[in-house]
Amino acid sequence: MVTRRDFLRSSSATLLGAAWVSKAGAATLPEAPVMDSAATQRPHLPPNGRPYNPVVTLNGWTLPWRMKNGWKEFHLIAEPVKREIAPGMVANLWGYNGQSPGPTLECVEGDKVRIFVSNRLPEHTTVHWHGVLVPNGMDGVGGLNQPQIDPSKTFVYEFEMKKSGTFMYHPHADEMLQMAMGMMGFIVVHPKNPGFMPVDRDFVFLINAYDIDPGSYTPKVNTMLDFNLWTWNSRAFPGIDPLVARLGDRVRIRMGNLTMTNHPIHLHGVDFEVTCTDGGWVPKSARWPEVTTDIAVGQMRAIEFVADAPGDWAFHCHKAHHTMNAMGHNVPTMIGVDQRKIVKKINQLVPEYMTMGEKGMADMGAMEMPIPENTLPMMTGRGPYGAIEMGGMFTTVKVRKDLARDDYKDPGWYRQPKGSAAYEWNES
Ligand SMILES: [Cu+2]
Repeated sequence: MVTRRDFLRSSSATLLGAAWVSKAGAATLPEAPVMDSAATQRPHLPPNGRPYNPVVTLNGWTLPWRMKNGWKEFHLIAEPVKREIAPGMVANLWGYNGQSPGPTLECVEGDKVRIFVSNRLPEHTTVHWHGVLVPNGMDGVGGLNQPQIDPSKTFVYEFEMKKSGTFMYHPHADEMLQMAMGMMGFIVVHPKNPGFMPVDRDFVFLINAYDIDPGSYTPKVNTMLDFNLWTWNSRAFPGIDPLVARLGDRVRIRMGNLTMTNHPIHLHGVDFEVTCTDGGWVPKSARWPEVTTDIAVGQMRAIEFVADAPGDWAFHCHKAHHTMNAMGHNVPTMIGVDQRKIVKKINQLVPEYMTMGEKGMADMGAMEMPIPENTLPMMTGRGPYGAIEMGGMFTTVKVRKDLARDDYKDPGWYRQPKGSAAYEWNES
């Protein structure tokens, strides 16, 4: 939930940097709400300004703003945060306003926005507004478009949202480290005309990745490709909330990739179309049906579909290593290897040692293996039929009839109609 616990501290800290605050904003900084939970928050209905249908940020939230003389004012605080990646694991990350990713910024095409960025990190930072068309001096590349924002300073970004769409924000300062630490967030600019491409449910999340050794808390920031925690909005399965939809709803899911590799995102149970990229909306005549869309590094893709099939539908990255958590990547292949003799020998030294992987690795999804503290099992999660054997970038889209329009609560497991599930064949 949003708290004010840090507000006084933040305003005194940020006023130290007031030399850089423009005259319009210098008198009072907008409040900087803080989130202390990793749970999906309810959509933030706009209390003022132009009307729109708000998005739902998966395991995240939307940053409240204040209106001042026709400007929509937001206050982002760049700071170290603790983020629960999934129950049983917390990471020391950097983020904004209490969480990583930072809060989603929502506004409307034509809005004039003023974004205060206060730096509480131990090093300088900036914010780049990926995909938003801004004046050159507002583009946020440290050293190129502006001086760096030093620790304890506040900078102000001011621009008009010229087009609707889906964009991202992230530092353009010590970028490899700051993004490896979790500094990123989403920007949704709603169309001025609320009748333009309306949907019933509109979800957003960032695709990100970390390299956190089993038993440790802080990402290794120099990793180039070999990440071991594949996350959506800095959450790994089974920590990612389900995306809940009402039967018949038109659903949009906006996904931005800020990892170092591509992710073919696959949804079961429906056909979808890509309807928006970071560059803008895709006209109907240019779309084609898909069940998987590859999202390259630095890209955003919004998909849309009609939730016309009730059930619990898997929704995941199709790279099988990206639906695993840490622990599994350096395990030797043991399929077909008779481990009995070696296990006997090891058991004399380590009595609780278990053999693993002789017939495959599925045992690991079902067993409670002893693992280091603050570490997620490689594959985990339980469903109505037993172990789901997934991790990382996996969750479900849960489609139900008779949900209220604004009900996003997990409805539990789907009850399949009798006789509609795969069954064991018995010869008799
Ligand atoms: Cu992936």
